[in-house]
Amino acid sequence: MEKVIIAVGSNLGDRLEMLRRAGAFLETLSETPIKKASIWESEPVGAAKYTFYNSAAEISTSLQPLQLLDRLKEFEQECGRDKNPERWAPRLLDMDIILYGNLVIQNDTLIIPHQEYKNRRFVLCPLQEINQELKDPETNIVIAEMIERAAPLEIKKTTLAW
Ligand code: PH2
Ligand code: MG
Ligand code: MG
Repeated sequence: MEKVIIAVGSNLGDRLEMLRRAGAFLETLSETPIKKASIWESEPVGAAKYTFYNSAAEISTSLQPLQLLDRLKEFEQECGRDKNPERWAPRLLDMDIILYGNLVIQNDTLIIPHQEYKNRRFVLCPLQEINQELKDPETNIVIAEMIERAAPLEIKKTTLAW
C-alpha cells in the first residue's frame, strides 16, 4: 500500500459538485480515510480559460500506478468529461497523479512525479496543507521552497467543503 497524492481541478459546470463527486470517489478508492486539502480558486494557467477550483487529496492504495490512472480516467468520463479533449479545453473534472510514495517513473503513458507540479501553485498550495514536510522525491526540495520558486499565480483559499 502506498500513499498517493491526487490533484483535482474543475473549470466547467458546477465546479464544487464536481470536486465533491471526486472526493466521494477517492474515498471509495482509498484503503484508509483520505486527507483532503481546502478548495483553492485559481486563475487559469497556460492556454486554459475560466477560473478553476483546485484541491488535492492523499489516498492509500495498493493499486499499481497504471491501474490507478485507469480508474481515475474512467471516473473523469463517468462525470461527463470528453473522451479526447483538446489540451486546454475546459474540463468538468481533471484528476492527476502527482506523487506515488517516493516512486519516480517515466513511460509513454505516465510520468511520476507529475511533470509540471513543481511550478504550479494550484497544486503546491493544497499539497502543503496535506503535508508540510513533503519533499520532492527527485530533488529533495521541501514544499515551502517549491512554492517560493514556482511561477506567480493568482490563487486564493476558499472555505468551501468537498
Ligand atoms: N489545469 C490545466 C491547465 N491550467 N490552471 C489552473 N489554475 N488549474 C488547473 O487545474 C489547470 C490549469 C491542465 O490540466
Ligand atoms: Mg489530467
Ligand atoms: Mg491536469
